[in-house]
Amino acid sequence: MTTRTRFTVIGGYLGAGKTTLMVGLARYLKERHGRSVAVITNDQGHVLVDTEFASGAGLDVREIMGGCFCSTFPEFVKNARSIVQTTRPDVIIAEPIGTSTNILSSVVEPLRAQYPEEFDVAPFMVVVDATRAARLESGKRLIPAHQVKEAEYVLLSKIDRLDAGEVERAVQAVKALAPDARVVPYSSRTMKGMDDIASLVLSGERSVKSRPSEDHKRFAAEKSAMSWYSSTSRLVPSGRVDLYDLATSVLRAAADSFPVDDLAHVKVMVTSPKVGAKMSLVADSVQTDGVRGSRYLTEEARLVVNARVMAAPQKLGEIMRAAVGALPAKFELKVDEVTESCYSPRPETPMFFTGM
Ligand SMILES: Nc1nc2c(ncn2[C@@H]2O[C@H](COP(=O)(O)OP(=O)(O)OP(=O)(O)O)[C@@H](O)[C@H]2O)c(=O)[nH]1
Ligand SMILES: [Mg+2]
Repeated sequence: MTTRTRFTVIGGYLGAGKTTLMVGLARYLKERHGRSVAVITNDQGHVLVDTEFASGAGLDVREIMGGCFCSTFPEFVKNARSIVQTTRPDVIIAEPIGTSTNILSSVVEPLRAQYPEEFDVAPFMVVVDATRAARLESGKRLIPAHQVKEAEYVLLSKIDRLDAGEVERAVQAVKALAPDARVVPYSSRTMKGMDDIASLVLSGERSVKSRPSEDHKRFAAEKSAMSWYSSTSRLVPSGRVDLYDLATSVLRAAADSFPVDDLAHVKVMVTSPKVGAKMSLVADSVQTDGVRGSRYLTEEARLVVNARVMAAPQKLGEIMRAAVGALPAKFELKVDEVTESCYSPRPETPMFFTGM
């Protein structure tokens, strides 16, 4: 007899906190409940900081590149099956691209309808950055508001940065858009609320919500305004390099070049056998997401940069390329073996479309 694998899709906008939650939740479920988690990442570009971060945390990770789960559904299911066959985790968590739309109708619903023998699909969870929840009401951006409307649970992240009144206002902003969704405030930093999320993932509660797809054309302008830059480079230090200063220098180049509201998410990761550091810029907020080993780099390392910015690809490419290219002038190191991709993705073609 085959046992079904618990399957959780965690959506939400760029920079909301999905990957941090997946990795934190995986650790929490292992330490507190003895359960194992594998993850599926999904993004544009040829190399993903998220994948490296999750595999660096010891998780079995599969990545689906270059298109949303909705347009690569068979590959998505193939990856999930391959995870089941290789590591047999208790839970699989999938993170769709931050600009994904119609995930409930194009991914969660088909998964629960077509593979009921294999996957026990948890309610669709959408992470919302509580520090930015007020913006949901402005109606300026369609995608984040649409994602919230699809949610069965809204996981309100980063509450460590807010007081109780601000958290309550964020909850109300979410409820105004999705009165049927349950809201779970939490922090990946303090772990407040993490037990509620872990209990939900481990519960027998199933995804049941149905919502017709919204016309993809509605979101086309917002998606095509965004560009994805990814690069990898080899760093060869000739002295001692401060990893914080290095990562900050790349993030600052982006912050100085684009309006705050256009900076969806810029990630910088440096890894070597001895050290690892990851930093993120979301709008005007810079955060360090974990350091392994020393703050200083003295040996050869790999630099990965992922930037998602509302800008033309050519401009984003020029600025990020210059930011990496400027490193040898600022630090005692050489940069070589650069690989790069930068583009604005073409519109998605979902396989399952329950039109509206
Ligand atoms: N203070 C605080 N920061 C958080 C929390 N959750 C995530 N972050 C930070 O928010 C930034 C973005 O987090 P990610 O987990 O990479 O966001 P994401 O949703 O996966 O972003 P994309 O992959 O670009 O869609 C990182 O700097 C995280 O450290 C939280 O609960 N509290
Ligand atoms: Mg992520």
